[in-house]
Amino acid sequence: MRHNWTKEEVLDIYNKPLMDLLYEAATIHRASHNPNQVQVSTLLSIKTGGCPEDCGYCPQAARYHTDIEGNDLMSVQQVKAQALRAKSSGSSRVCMGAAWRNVKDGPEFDQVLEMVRTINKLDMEVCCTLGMITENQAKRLAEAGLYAYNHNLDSSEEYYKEVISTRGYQDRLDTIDNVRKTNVTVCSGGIIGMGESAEDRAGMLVALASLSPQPESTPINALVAVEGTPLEEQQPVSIWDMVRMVATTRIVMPQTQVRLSAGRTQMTREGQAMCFFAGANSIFAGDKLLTTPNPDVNEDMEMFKLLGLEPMKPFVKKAQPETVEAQYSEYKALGEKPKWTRPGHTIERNEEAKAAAKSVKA
Ligand code: SAM
Ligand code: DTB
Ligand code: SF4
Repeated sequence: MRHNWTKEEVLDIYNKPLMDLLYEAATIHRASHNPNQVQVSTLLSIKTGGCPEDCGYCPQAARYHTDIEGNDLMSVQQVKAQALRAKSSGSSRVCMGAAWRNVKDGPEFDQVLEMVRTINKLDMEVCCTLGMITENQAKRLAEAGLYAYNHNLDSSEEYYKEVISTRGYQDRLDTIDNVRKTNVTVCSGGIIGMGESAEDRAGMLVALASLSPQPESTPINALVAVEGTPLEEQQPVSIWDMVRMVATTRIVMPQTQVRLSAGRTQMTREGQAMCFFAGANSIFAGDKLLTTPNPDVNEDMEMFKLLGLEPMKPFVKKAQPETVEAQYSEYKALGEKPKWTRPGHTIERNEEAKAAAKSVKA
Protein backbone atom coordinates (compact mmCIF):
# COMPACT_ATOMS: atom_id res chain seq x y z
CA MET A 1 0.00 0.00 0.00
CA ARG A 2 1.52 3.33 -1.04
CA HIS A 3 0.60 6.65 0.52
CA ASN A 4 3.25 8.70 -1.26
CA TRP A 5 1.98 8.86 -4.83
CA THR A 6 3.00 11.99 -6.70
CA LYS A 7 0.66 13.86 -9.00
CA GLU A 8 2.97 13.14 -11.95
CA GLU A 9 2.92 9.39 -11.29
CA VAL A 10 -0.85 9.35 -10.98
CA LEU A 11 -1.27 11.43 -14.12
CA ASP A 12 1.00 9.02 -16.02
CA ILE A 13 -1.26 6.16 -14.94
CA TYR A 14 -4.41 8.10 -15.90
CA ASN A 15 -2.97 8.80 -19.37
CA LYS A 16 -1.72 5.28 -20.15
CA PRO A 17 -2.89 3.59 -23.36
CA LEU A 18 -6.40 2.42 -22.42
CA MET A 19 -5.75 -1.31 -22.85
CA ASP A 20 -2.68 -1.16 -20.60
CA LEU A 21 -4.59 0.88 -18.01
CA LEU A 22 -7.55 -1.53 -17.99
CA TYR A 23 -5.31 -4.59 -17.77
CA GLU A 24 -3.27 -3.19 -14.88
CA ALA A 25 -6.34 -2.02 -12.95
CA ALA A 26 -8.20 -5.30 -13.48
CA THR A 27 -5.16 -7.30 -12.33
CA ILE A 28 -4.86 -5.26 -9.14
CA HIS A 29 -8.62 -5.49 -8.62
CA ARG A 30 -8.63 -9.28 -8.83
CA ALA A 31 -5.78 -9.63 -6.33
CA SER A 32 -7.91 -8.15 -3.52
CA HIS A 33 -11.55 -8.39 -4.56
CA ASN A 34 -14.01 -10.84 -6.04
CA PRO A 35 -14.51 -9.28 -9.51
CA ASN A 36 -18.06 -10.64 -9.74
CA GLN A 37 -19.35 -9.05 -6.56
CA VAL A 38 -20.58 -5.48 -6.34
CA GLN A 39 -21.65 -3.74 -3.18
CA VAL A 40 -25.04 -2.02 -3.44
CA SER A 41 -25.90 1.11 -1.41
CA THR A 42 -29.19 2.97 -1.29
CA LEU A 43 -29.22 6.74 -0.78
CA LEU A 44 -31.83 8.37 1.38
CA SER A 45 -32.10 12.13 1.62
CA ILE A 46 -33.24 12.54 5.22
CA LYS A 47 -33.18 16.34 5.09
CA THR A 48 -33.42 17.97 1.70
CA GLY A 49 -32.58 21.46 0.42
CA GLY A 50 -32.21 24.82 2.10
CA CYS A 51 -28.47 24.36 2.68
CA PRO A 52 -26.44 27.46 3.60
CA GLU A 53 -23.32 26.37 1.67
CA ASP A 54 -22.30 27.52 -1.83
CA CYS A 55 -21.08 24.22 -3.37
CA GLY A 56 -21.25 25.04 -7.08
CA TYR A 57 -22.48 21.58 -8.10
CA CYS A 58 -25.25 21.21 -5.58
CA PRO A 59 -28.98 21.59 -6.24
CA GLN A 60 -29.62 21.75 -2.48
CA ALA A 61 -27.79 25.04 -1.88
CA ALA A 62 -30.46 27.55 -0.84
CA ARG A 63 -28.79 30.44 -2.65
CA TYR A 64 -29.38 28.97 -6.13
CA HIS A 65 -32.74 28.60 -7.79
CA THR A 66 -33.27 24.91 -8.54
CA ASP A 67 -36.40 22.91 -8.97
CA ILE A 68 -36.09 20.60 -5.97
CA GLU A 69 -38.58 19.98 -3.22
CA GLY A 70 -37.10 20.71 0.21
CA ASN A 71 -37.97 18.61 3.24
CA ASP A 72 -37.40 18.80 6.98
CA LEU A 73 -35.75 15.90 8.79
CA MET A 74 -37.56 12.61 8.17
CA SER A 75 -38.99 10.60 11.06
CA VAL A 76 -37.29 7.44 12.31
CA GLN A 77 -40.33 5.43 11.17
CA GLN A 78 -40.11 6.81 7.62
CA VAL A 79 -36.43 5.97 7.50
CA LYS A 80 -37.05 2.44 8.78
CA ALA A 81 -39.69 1.84 6.09
CA GLN A 82 -37.29 3.04 3.36
CA ALA A 83 -34.44 0.93 4.75
CA LEU A 84 -36.63 -2.18 4.70
CA ARG A 85 -37.52 -1.45 1.07
CA ALA A 86 -33.85 -1.04 0.21
CA LYS A 87 -32.98 -4.30 1.97
CA SER A 88 -35.66 -6.24 0.11
CA SER A 89 -34.34 -4.93 -3.19
CA GLY A 90 -30.85 -6.30 -2.49
CA SER A 91 -29.08 -3.31 -0.89
CA SER A 92 -26.58 -3.99 1.87
CA ARG A 93 -26.10 -0.36 2.89
CA VAL A 94 -28.24 2.70 3.49
CA CYS A 95 -26.52 6.07 3.10
CA MET A 96 -28.43 8.91 4.75
CA GLY A 97 -27.68 12.40 3.46
CA ALA A 98 -28.59 15.70 5.08
CA ALA A 99 -28.26 19.14 3.48
CA TRP A 100 -26.33 20.52 6.43
CA ARG A 101 -23.05 22.47 6.61
CA ASN A 102 -22.18 20.65 9.82
CA VAL A 103 -23.85 18.64 12.55
CA LYS A 104 -25.27 20.55 15.49
CA ASP A 105 -25.84 18.81 18.81
CA GLY A 106 -29.52 18.75 19.73
CA PRO A 107 -32.79 16.95 19.04
CA GLU A 108 -32.18 16.60 15.28
CA PHE A 109 -28.82 14.92 15.77
CA ASP A 110 -30.39 12.69 18.46
CA GLN A 111 -33.00 11.69 15.88
CA VAL A 112 -30.28 10.83 13.35
CA LEU A 113 -28.55 8.69 16.02
CA GLU A 114 -31.84 6.83 16.49
CA MET A 115 -32.05 6.28 12.70
CA VAL A 116 -28.55 4.79 12.82
CA ARG A 117 -29.52 2.44 15.66
CA THR A 118 -32.69 1.40 13.82
CA ILE A 119 -30.98 0.57 10.53
CA ASN A 120 -28.06 -1.23 12.19
CA LYS A 121 -30.61 -3.42 13.95
CA LEU A 122 -32.00 -4.36 10.52
CA ASP A 123 -28.56 -5.88 9.87
CA MET A 124 -27.70 -3.38 7.17
CA GLU A 125 -24.57 -1.25 6.95
CA VAL A 126 -25.42 2.33 7.89
CA CYS A 127 -23.64 5.31 6.34
CA CYS A 128 -24.27 8.99 7.01
CA THR A 129 -23.24 12.14 5.18
CA LEU A 130 -24.19 15.10 7.33
CA GLY A 131 -21.46 17.65 6.60
CA MET A 132 -18.64 18.48 9.00
CA ILE A 133 -18.54 16.66 12.34
CA THR A 134 -16.50 16.93 15.53
CA GLU A 135 -14.68 14.08 17.23
CA ASN A 136 -17.40 13.80 19.89
CA GLN A 137 -20.12 13.63 17.23
CA ALA A 138 -18.17 10.95 15.36
CA LYS A 139 -17.92 8.96 18.60
CA ARG A 140 -21.64 9.26 19.22
CA LEU A 141 -22.37 8.04 15.68
CA ALA A 142 -19.96 5.14 16.20
CA GLU A 143 -21.65 4.18 19.44
CA ALA A 144 -25.05 4.18 17.71
CA GLY A 145 -23.70 1.59 15.24
CA LEU A 146 -22.59 3.67 12.25
CA TYR A 147 -20.61 1.63 9.72
CA ALA A 148 -19.34 4.41 7.42
CA TYR A 149 -19.20 8.19 7.21
CA ASN A 150 -19.18 9.85 3.79
CA HIS A 151 -17.34 13.13 3.40
CA ASN A 152 -15.90 13.88 -0.02
CA LEU A 153 -12.80 15.86 -0.91
CA ASP A 154 -14.69 16.57 -4.14
CA SER A 155 -11.67 17.73 -6.21
CA SER A 156 -8.01 18.70 -5.98
CA GLU A 157 -7.18 21.30 -3.33
CA GLU A 158 -6.55 23.84 -6.12
CA TYR A 159 -9.76 23.28 -8.07
CA TYR A 160 -11.86 23.00 -4.91
CA LYS A 161 -11.38 26.77 -4.49
CA GLU A 162 -13.11 27.31 -7.84
CA VAL A 163 -16.21 25.47 -6.65
CA ILE A 164 -16.76 26.15 -2.93
CA SER A 165 -16.00 29.21 -0.81
CA THR A 166 -17.96 28.50 2.35
CA ARG A 167 -15.61 25.85 3.77
CA GLY A 168 -11.97 24.94 3.24
CA TYR A 169 -10.25 21.77 2.07
CA GLN A 170 -8.60 21.42 5.47
CA ASP A 171 -12.06 21.38 7.13
CA ARG A 172 -12.84 18.31 5.04
CA LEU A 173 -9.60 16.62 6.02
CA ASP A 174 -10.30 17.46 9.68
CA THR A 175 -13.75 15.85 9.52
CA ILE A 176 -12.23 12.72 7.97
CA ASP A 177 -9.66 12.75 10.76
CA ASN A 178 -12.41 12.93 13.37
CA VAL A 179 -14.11 9.91 11.82
CA ARG A 180 -10.77 8.07 11.88
CA LYS A 181 -10.60 8.49 15.67
CA THR A 182 -13.47 5.97 15.86
CA ASN A 183 -13.91 2.58 14.22
CA VAL A 184 -16.37 3.98 11.68
CA THR A 185 -15.05 3.42 8.15
CA VAL A 186 -14.27 6.38 5.90
CA CYS A 187 -16.05 6.93 2.59
CA SER A 188 -14.46 9.78 0.63
CA GLY A 189 -14.21 10.58 -3.05
CA GLY A 190 -15.22 13.31 -5.42
CA ILE A 191 -16.78 14.55 -8.61
CA ILE A 192 -15.45 14.71 -12.15
CA GLY A 193 -16.89 16.87 -14.90
CA MET A 194 -16.86 20.19 -13.04
CA GLY A 195 -14.41 21.74 -15.53
CA GLU A 196 -11.31 20.46 -13.74
CA SER A 197 -8.21 19.26 -15.57
CA ALA A 198 -6.74 15.75 -15.60
CA GLU A 199 -4.06 17.17 -13.23
CA ASP A 200 -6.84 18.09 -10.79
CA ARG A 201 -8.26 14.58 -10.98
CA ALA A 202 -4.80 13.19 -10.25
CA GLY A 203 -4.40 15.73 -7.42
CA MET A 204 -7.63 14.55 -5.81
CA LEU A 205 -6.51 10.92 -6.03
CA VAL A 206 -3.14 11.82 -4.47
CA ALA A 207 -4.97 13.50 -1.57
CA LEU A 208 -7.22 10.46 -1.06
CA ALA A 209 -4.44 7.88 -1.43
CA SER A 210 -2.25 9.83 1.02
CA LEU A 211 -4.77 9.33 3.80
CA SER A 212 -3.53 6.69 6.16
CA PRO A 213 -5.35 4.35 6.21
CA GLN A 214 -6.82 4.98 2.78
CA PRO A 215 -10.62 5.39 2.65
CA GLU A 216 -12.51 2.09 2.83
CA SER A 217 -14.73 3.40 0.05
CA THR A 218 -14.39 6.06 -2.61
CA PRO A 219 -17.35 7.34 -4.60
CA ILE A 220 -16.52 8.61 -8.08
CA ASN A 221 -19.38 10.90 -9.10
CA ALA A 222 -19.88 12.27 -12.60
CA LEU A 223 -21.36 15.74 -12.21
CA VAL A 224 -25.13 15.85 -12.59
CA ALA A 225 -25.43 19.36 -14.03
CA VAL A 226 -28.59 20.77 -12.47
CA GLU A 227 -30.32 23.86 -13.90
CA GLY A 228 -29.89 26.87 -11.66
CA THR A 229 -26.57 25.73 -10.16
CA PRO A 230 -23.33 27.50 -11.16
CA LEU A 231 -22.25 24.35 -13.01
CA GLU A 232 -25.48 23.97 -15.00
CA GLU A 233 -23.72 24.34 -18.34
CA GLN A 234 -21.03 21.71 -17.85
CA GLN A 235 -21.05 19.05 -20.54
CA PRO A 236 -21.45 15.43 -19.37
CA VAL A 237 -18.12 13.65 -18.78
CA SER A 238 -17.21 11.11 -21.41
CA ILE A 239 -17.29 7.45 -20.51
CA TRP A 240 -13.58 7.28 -21.36
CA ASP A 241 -12.80 9.79 -18.61
CA MET A 242 -14.97 7.87 -16.17
CA VAL A 243 -13.24 4.57 -16.99
CA ARG A 244 -9.80 6.17 -16.67
CA MET A 245 -10.75 7.72 -13.34
CA VAL A 246 -12.11 4.44 -11.95
CA ALA A 247 -9.07 2.47 -13.15
CA THR A 248 -6.61 4.99 -11.71
CA THR A 249 -8.50 5.03 -8.39
CA ARG A 250 -8.30 1.24 -8.28
CA ILE A 251 -4.53 1.26 -8.95
CA VAL A 252 -3.65 3.85 -6.29
CA MET A 253 -6.11 2.48 -3.72
CA PRO A 254 -6.05 -1.30 -4.22
CA GLN A 255 -8.15 -2.24 -1.17
CA THR A 256 -10.79 0.49 -1.40
CA GLN A 257 -14.33 -0.13 -2.60
CA VAL A 258 -14.62 2.13 -5.63
CA ARG A 259 -18.20 3.30 -6.10
CA LEU A 260 -19.74 4.23 -9.43
CA SER A 261 -21.87 7.04 -8.04
CA ALA A 262 -23.80 9.97 -9.53
CA GLY A 263 -24.11 10.09 -13.31
CA ARG A 264 -25.03 6.48 -14.11
CA THR A 265 -28.22 7.52 -15.95
CA GLN A 266 -25.89 8.90 -18.66
CA MET A 267 -23.93 5.67 -18.92
CA THR A 268 -24.70 2.65 -21.10
CA ARG A 269 -24.44 -0.88 -19.76
CA GLU A 270 -21.34 -1.37 -21.87
CA GLY A 271 -19.80 1.71 -20.26
CA GLN A 272 -20.65 0.53 -16.77
CA ALA A 273 -19.32 -2.95 -17.56
CA MET A 274 -16.01 -1.36 -18.52
CA CYS A 275 -15.99 0.48 -15.17
CA PHE A 276 -16.62 -2.77 -13.28
CA PHE A 277 -13.80 -4.40 -15.22
CA ALA A 278 -11.56 -1.43 -14.35
CA GLY A 279 -12.19 -1.99 -10.64
CA ALA A 280 -15.47 -0.35 -9.66
CA ASN A 281 -17.15 -2.65 -7.15
CA SER A 282 -19.96 -0.62 -5.67
CA ILE A 283 -22.96 1.37 -6.92
CA PHE A 284 -25.73 3.57 -5.61
CA ALA A 285 -29.02 1.84 -6.40
CA GLY A 286 -32.58 3.16 -6.26
CA ASP A 287 -34.44 5.42 -8.65
CA LYS A 288 -33.21 8.56 -6.91
CA LEU A 289 -29.81 9.72 -5.69
CA LEU A 290 -30.46 12.55 -3.21
CA THR A 291 -32.52 14.81 -5.46
CA THR A 292 -31.71 13.68 -9.01
CA PRO A 293 -32.66 10.51 -10.94
CA ASN A 294 -30.72 7.24 -10.88
CA PRO A 295 -31.38 4.04 -12.88
CA ASP A 296 -34.31 1.93 -11.75
CA VAL A 297 -33.42 -0.98 -9.39
CA ASN A 298 -34.92 -3.55 -11.76
CA GLU A 299 -32.77 -2.24 -14.62
CA ASP A 300 -29.69 -2.54 -12.42
CA MET A 301 -30.58 -6.07 -11.41
CA GLU A 302 -31.03 -6.97 -15.08
CA MET A 303 -27.60 -5.50 -15.76
CA PHE A 304 -26.14 -7.56 -12.90
CA LYS A 305 -27.71 -10.70 -14.37
CA LEU A 306 -26.39 -9.91 -17.82
CA LEU A 307 -22.87 -9.39 -16.48
CA GLY A 308 -22.98 -12.26 -13.97
CA LEU A 309 -22.53 -9.88 -11.05
CA GLU A 310 -23.98 -10.46 -7.62
CA PRO A 311 -24.75 -7.99 -4.83
CA MET A 312 -22.33 -8.25 -1.91
CA LYS A 313 -23.69 -9.23 1.48
CA PRO A 314 -23.36 -6.72 4.33
CA PHE A 315 -20.42 -6.81 6.77
CA VAL A 316 -18.13 -8.85 4.48
CA LYS A 317 -15.26 -6.37 4.81
CA LYS A 318 -15.76 -5.47 8.46
CA ALA A 319 -17.86 -6.86 11.32
CA GLN A 320 -21.20 -5.31 12.22
CA PRO A 321 -20.79 -2.62 14.89
CA GLU A 322 -22.71 -2.98 18.13
CA THR A 323 -25.46 -0.52 18.88
CA VAL A 324 -25.52 1.14 22.29
CA GLU A 325 -29.02 2.37 23.19
CA ALA A 326 -29.43 6.07 23.96
CA GLN A 327 -30.05 5.50 27.70
CA TYR A 328 -26.73 3.64 28.07
CA SER A 329 -24.69 6.11 26.05
CA GLU A 330 -21.23 6.99 27.32
CA TYR A 331 -21.27 10.32 25.52
CA LYS A 332 -23.00 13.60 26.18
CA ALA A 333 -23.67 16.33 23.66
CA LEU A 334 -20.80 18.75 24.22
CA GLY A 335 -22.40 21.61 22.28
CA GLU A 336 -18.93 22.38 20.92
CA LYS A 337 -18.38 25.48 18.83
CA PRO A 338 -15.78 24.15 16.39
CA LYS A 339 -13.88 26.65 14.30
CA TRP A 340 -14.80 25.41 10.83
CA THR A 341 -13.51 27.94 8.32
CA ARG A 342 -15.33 30.03 5.74
CA PRO A 343 -12.70 31.17 3.21
CA GLY A 344 -15.21 33.56 1.64
CA HIS A 345 -13.33 34.27 -1.60
CA THR A 346 -15.38 35.23 -4.64
CA ILE A 347 -16.23 32.53 -7.18
CA GLU A 348 -17.55 34.36 -10.21
CA ARG A 349 -19.93 31.70 -11.52
CA ASN A 350 -21.34 31.08 -8.03
CA GLU A 351 -22.06 34.81 -7.70
CA GLU A 352 -23.76 34.82 -11.11
CA ALA A 353 -25.98 31.86 -10.23
CA LYS A 354 -26.88 33.53 -6.92
CA ALA A 355 -27.76 36.79 -8.68
CA ALA A 356 -29.86 34.92 -11.25
CA ALA A 357 -31.73 33.16 -8.42
CA LYS A 358 -32.40 36.49 -6.71
CA SER A 359 -33.93 37.93 -9.85
CA VAL A 360 -36.17 34.83 -10.31
CA LYS A 361 -37.31 35.02 -6.69
CA ALA A 362 -37.98 38.79 -6.87
N1 SAM B 1 -24.23 18.23 3.00
C1 SAM B 1 -23.26 17.23 3.20
C2 SAM B 1 -21.91 17.64 2.66
O1 SAM B 1 -21.86 18.32 1.65
O2 SAM B 1 -20.90 17.27 3.24
C3 SAM B 1 -23.65 15.89 2.65
C4 SAM B 1 -24.44 15.76 1.36
S1 SAM B 1 -23.63 16.23 -0.13
C5 SAM B 1 -24.97 16.30 -1.26
C6 SAM B 1 -22.66 14.82 -0.56
C7 SAM B 1 -21.86 14.83 -1.82
O3 SAM B 1 -22.70 14.66 -2.94
C8 SAM B 1 -21.04 16.03 -2.17
O4 SAM B 1 -19.84 16.13 -1.46
C9 SAM B 1 -20.78 15.81 -3.66
O5 SAM B 1 -19.59 15.07 -3.86
C10 SAM B 1 -21.98 14.98 -4.10
N2 SAM B 1 -22.84 15.74 -5.02
C11 SAM B 1 -23.69 16.74 -4.69
N3 SAM B 1 -24.30 17.24 -5.78
C12 SAM B 1 -23.81 16.57 -6.85
C13 SAM B 1 -24.05 16.64 -8.26
N4 SAM B 1 -24.88 17.53 -8.78
N5 SAM B 1 -23.39 15.78 -9.05
C14 SAM B 1 -22.52 14.88 -8.52
N6 SAM B 1 -22.27 14.77 -7.21
C15 SAM B 1 -22.88 15.60 -6.38
C1 DTB C 1 -21.59 10.75 -3.00
O1 DTB C 1 -20.37 10.80 -3.24
N1 DTB C 1 -22.53 10.85 -3.92
C2 DTB C 1 -23.84 10.79 -3.34
C3 DTB C 1 -23.52 10.52 -1.84
N2 DTB C 1 -22.09 10.59 -1.80
C4 DTB C 1 -24.16 11.31 -0.79
C5 DTB C 1 -24.68 11.97 -3.63
C6 DTB C 1 -24.84 12.27 -5.10
C7 DTB C 1 -25.77 13.42 -5.24
C8 DTB C 1 -26.09 13.74 -6.67
C9 DTB C 1 -26.98 14.92 -6.80
C10 DTB C 1 -28.30 14.78 -6.15
O2 DTB C 1 -29.02 13.79 -6.37
O3 DTB C 1 -28.73 15.72 -5.45
FE1 SF4 D 1 -25.00 21.74 1.28
FE2 SF4 D 1 -23.77 19.39 1.02
FE3 SF4 D 1 -25.02 20.53 -1.07
FE4 SF4 D 1 -22.77 21.60 -0.17
S1 SF4 D 1 -23.02 19.54 -1.07
S2 SF4 D 1 -24.66 22.71 -0.70
S3 SF4 D 1 -22.97 21.23 2.02
S4 SF4 D 1 -25.95 19.79 0.79
